Amino acid sequence: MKTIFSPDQMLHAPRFEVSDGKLEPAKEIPSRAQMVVDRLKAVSFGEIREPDAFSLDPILKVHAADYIEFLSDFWSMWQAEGRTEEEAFPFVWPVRQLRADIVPDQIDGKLGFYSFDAGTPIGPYTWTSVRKSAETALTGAKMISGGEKSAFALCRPPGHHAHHRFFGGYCFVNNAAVAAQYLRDNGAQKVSVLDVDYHHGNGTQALFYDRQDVQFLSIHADPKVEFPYFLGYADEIGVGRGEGFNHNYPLPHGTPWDAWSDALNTACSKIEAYGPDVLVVSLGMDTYEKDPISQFKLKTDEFNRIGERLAQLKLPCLFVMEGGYAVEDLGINCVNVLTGFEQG
Ligand code: Q9C
Ligand code: ZN
Repeated sequence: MKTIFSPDQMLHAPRFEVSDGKLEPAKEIPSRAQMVVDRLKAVSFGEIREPDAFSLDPILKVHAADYIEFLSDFWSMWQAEGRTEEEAFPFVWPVRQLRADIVPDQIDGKLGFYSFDAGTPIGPYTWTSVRKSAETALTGAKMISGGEKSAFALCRPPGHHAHHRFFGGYCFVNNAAVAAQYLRDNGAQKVSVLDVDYHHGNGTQALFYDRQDVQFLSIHADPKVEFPYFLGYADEIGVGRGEGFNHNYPLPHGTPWDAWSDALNTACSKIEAYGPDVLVVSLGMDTYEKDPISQFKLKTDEFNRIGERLAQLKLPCLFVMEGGYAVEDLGINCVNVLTGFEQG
């Protein structure tokens, strides 16, 4: 299996994040990607190649044009307003009765309009990394469309929390959704997106919620007690033509492999029943027992079992990296999934 990655994806380097009611050291840091690259090389997993260049068109099939313009122009606007802080935090949002139909002119108003949390600062190189990360996913999708049986898009920043017109949860462009849409536009009639990150893939769900051509399935911590809190419940089954094509498997804090793999088996049987042409896996390693921000209990060797189970689906498969914050073991856990898939 080939890996796609650009070192430019490490330019986005947040220092802090707001989480759990306070300012903390950032968790979604460049060394995450480096640890995965190092492990791929250490075990000679396969070729690591740079992404191809793409126009913005495939990103604009998933995200609003004004949102992408906001992301790409943000840092020059920030500087033009005379701001000297090295990263920008949103802090006010158009919730419930407030006006969500007006984009403010002022930069802090725009930041709040185009986001849903304060855990996702924007810095001078964020857009550079975000665009490369999306192109990494697109290159993987292009390789699968061209006949490759599998590919690993080493995306960073991650994507699955990003919606059509707002960012959050360390995510700006929804890499998996952009890849799924590209696959639809290049020969695949039906695509399944399986999200195994510890957190619900709220952005991906929302982007395909009314569609039957993209099935979405997510195994994650119960949003009653975990980020992103406001989406990811079991009763969210899709709407309109998309009804029945969205499947959420919320699990309690402390979930170990046995219960987690039961959910994986259930999700896999739904994928088999749907019969997609291709599978996109939103691959988060934050289900790991030692993850610093998560509370599932998966062990290192159990990541191989995930890959083996996915291989049984016998589908072309694009892996798109999402979360995972136990940086020391991230490379091992990630490559274990890919190795399990190749050996399964
Ligand atoms: N104590 C991804 O894994 N912070 N994003 C939650 C909860 C935000 C995770 C803090 C977590 C975002 C891609
Ligand atoms: Zn996550």
